[in-house]
Amino acid sequence: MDERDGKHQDAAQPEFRPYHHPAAGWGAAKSVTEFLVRERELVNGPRAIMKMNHENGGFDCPGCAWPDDTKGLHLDICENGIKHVTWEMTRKRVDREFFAAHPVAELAEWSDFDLEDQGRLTEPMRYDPASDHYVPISWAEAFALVGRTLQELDSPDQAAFYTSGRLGNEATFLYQLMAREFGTNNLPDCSNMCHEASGRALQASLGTGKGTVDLKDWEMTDALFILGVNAASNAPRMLTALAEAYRRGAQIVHINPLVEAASTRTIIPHEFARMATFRPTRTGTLNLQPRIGGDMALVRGMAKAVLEEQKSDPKALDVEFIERHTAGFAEYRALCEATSWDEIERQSGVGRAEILTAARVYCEADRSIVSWCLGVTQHEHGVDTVREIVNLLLMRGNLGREGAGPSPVRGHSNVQGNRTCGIDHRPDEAFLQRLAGVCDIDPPRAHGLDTVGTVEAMHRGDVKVFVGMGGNFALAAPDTPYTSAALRKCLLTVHVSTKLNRSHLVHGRQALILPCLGRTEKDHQRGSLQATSVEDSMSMVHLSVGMKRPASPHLLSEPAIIAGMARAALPGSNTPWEKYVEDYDRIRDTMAQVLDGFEDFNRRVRLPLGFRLRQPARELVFRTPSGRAEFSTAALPDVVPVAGTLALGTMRSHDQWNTTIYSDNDRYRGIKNLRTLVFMNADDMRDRGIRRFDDVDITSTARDGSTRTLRRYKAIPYDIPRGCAAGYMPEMNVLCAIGDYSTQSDQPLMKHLKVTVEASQPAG
Ligand SMILES: Nc1nc2c(c(=O)[nH]1)N[C@H]1C(S)=C(S)[C@@H](COP(=O)(O)OP(=O)(O)OC[C@H]3O[C@@H](n4cnc5c(=O)[nH]c(N)nc54)[C@H](O)[C@@H]3O)O[C@H]1N2
Ligand SMILES: Nc1nc2c(c(=O)[nH]1)N[C@H]1C(S)=C(S)[C@@H](COP(=O)(O)OP(=O)(O)OC[C@H]3O[C@@H](n4cnc5c(=O)[nH]c(N)nc54)[C@H](O)[C@@H]3O)O[C@H]1N2
Ligand SMILES: [Mo]
Repeated sequence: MDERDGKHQDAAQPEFRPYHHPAAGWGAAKSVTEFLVRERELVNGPRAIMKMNHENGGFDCPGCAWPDDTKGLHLDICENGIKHVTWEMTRKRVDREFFAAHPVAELAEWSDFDLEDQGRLTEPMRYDPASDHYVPISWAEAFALVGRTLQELDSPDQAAFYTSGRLGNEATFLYQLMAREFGTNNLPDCSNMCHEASGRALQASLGTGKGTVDLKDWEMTDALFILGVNAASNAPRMLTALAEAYRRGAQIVHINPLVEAASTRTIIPHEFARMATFRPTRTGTLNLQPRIGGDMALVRGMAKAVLEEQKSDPKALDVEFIERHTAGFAEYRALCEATSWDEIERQSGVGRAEILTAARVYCEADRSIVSWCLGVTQHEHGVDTVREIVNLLLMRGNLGREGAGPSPVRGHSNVQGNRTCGIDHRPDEAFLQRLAGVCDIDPPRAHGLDTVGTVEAMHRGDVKVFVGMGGNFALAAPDTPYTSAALRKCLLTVHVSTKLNRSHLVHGRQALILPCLGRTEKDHQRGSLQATSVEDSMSMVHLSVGMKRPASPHLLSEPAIIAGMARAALPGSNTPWEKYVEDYDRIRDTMAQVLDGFEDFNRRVRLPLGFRLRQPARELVFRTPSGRAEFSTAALPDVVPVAGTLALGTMRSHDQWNTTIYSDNDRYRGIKNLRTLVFMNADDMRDRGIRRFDDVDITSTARDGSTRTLRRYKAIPYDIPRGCAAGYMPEMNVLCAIGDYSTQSDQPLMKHLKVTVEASQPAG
């Protein structure tokens, strides 16, 4: 068991060779095969993949939140989805012998790759301080420990219940019910680091926290504007939509400091004939490279150009739409006119001519969709930027009709469903009232803690019990040493997980690892196979059914684990926890009464493609104070780096899933065997006397003036605007101070660290 993956450990020679092949295609096929071999899943992997994202039955791909093909495409798959599923289905196991052989102090020295690479967790384990080992514990004793510790707290607010966006809707509902019945809204989730800004902006502008378009709209639109998404790696099935859009003549504008693989051409993942004949399709028609944080100025520039265009072409603005459905246009118009082109060019880092070209594409399109991901949200002014995007859409009435609207790309496969089903540290009163009435509980009204708030509260000693439903909090959260110290101060840390990870080793005084079924696995309760539901990026709710024998007979489902903890923590509870777990239809019956849009849930979720949640803004119903879509009028922020400093964005490589690293390669960016790198503009390197592959130290300066340094990273010259740099999460979370979060969304500023880079001192 002690073997480490030699290939990974071998410190193979790092390589950087710009990649010129289309996205997906044979490179993807080769990479998948290598991965299946390593996980020893050559037989089961492909079999499972055939059952993924199927219209009837099958499980939902846990890889991302991109919607399933509406035409029931039989191989709606991608390289990274396959890797992600295979990762869960590996034959390797972490059993009690493993934990007996390795004390925690030893495991703490292992790489994150090696920890997860040991395979699936098989039974509940408790940390034993005397021996510094995790030792087996029965489920009953584990639940009793959680229950006892929670009951002994002075206040329910001394506990926090984290959700990573994997959790199915039914488990989500039970989880928030447990927390609120216990008495706290401390429900931090991965959205707090991801799309919190999108939710708040869309809520303020349109009265809904979600995008309004679906895949059919993508199929009908004339122009797509894609901001801050690395689609080929992180939402690869979007490549299909992009290629189809290109073939029917739609314009596709990519806005990203990096020219990512999806902005050029692709071989659609399921089109094997094209793979054989090597005929890529283009997936982009125009690339704009703003500086990091420059999107808001760029979008403002496009809006200004639309107004200028209107002088010669009155149809450039949809005056009727603006008058009937929106508020605040006059102010916004005045603001655009008052914003000079100089300022727009300087703040966006893009020249006027290029912005005008993008604006022309926008004006010539009858229907436009704007799509975005973390490149837009993980900034101080993420909310303002998303609102600016909505402003631009409203000007031409790109809302509430086919082929048009805002389309955020969500991250985790059910992160959107988590919010819909109650994971929200700032729940609204109407929801709480229904929850109280239907479930006969008295939920707390005070807002709870989000991710950053939870870390700070643990650090102060105000939160003493941390429960993580999935995820890898220790690495995903900012300021790694600070977050680790915070977790270590807890009385009890509980992680419901499928694989061993860093968060299990950065534990509280007492600690539990509770292993659960994965989404690919059969979940039998009282002899009958259960299904759980998920919601994708475009608000489709549908069922997911596992098809594989569980990794171990001792695993419990997430609903069962939540119910076990709840019964132990809430001895007087009237909630029928046991009955819920026996048959998830019963959970859905309760959800149907509490959640907006879930009427008749059990029947509708069994329709062939599930059902789409109603989107009031799509029907031009705006739950805003004015009852209209509201233009915003925020000033442009100053995002130009101070001389000598760079703006650094952290991001994912191609071969990683958040904190899970599959390999040290980043194929589309031409990187092999290297993660400790920083992508820089060649001129910025020259200014600093840094050459390709030189060792550099990266130092970030936080708002409070404190500094953090990563040493001996390799500098890579890259096609990125001057003043900008990029590198990989989660390693670079060391640079992100806990106090550096957006005042608009409370999101950590993971895409906008202020850093200096200099050559490392020679070793020795
Ligand atoms: N295979 C795989 N799939 C995933 C994930 C994964 O880790 N692996 N993670 C999932 C999750 S949870 C999420 S949230 C999504 C994340 O999906 P992405 O948002 O694509 O994630 P990142 O890798 O952080 O990439 C952000 C992109 O934003 C760009 N960017 C950085 N700064 C700026 C900026 O200021 N402006 C603009 N316009 N662009 C900028 C970067 O160049 C990069 O292309 O993917 C989901 N899908
Ligand atoms: N610097 C920086 N930091 C970031 C980001 C960034 O762009 N830059 N992105 C942020 C974003 S967008 C996100 S979403 C977060 C991600 O944060 P998290 O969601 O907390 O992290 P993951 O890496 O997705 O979690 C991986 C772990 O989930 C567990 N797991 C996998 N499948 C299951 C399952 O089915 N059930 C359960 N219970 N557990 C399971 C496994 O044990 C695995 O080790 O990271 C954030 N952190
Ligand atoms: Mo995310």
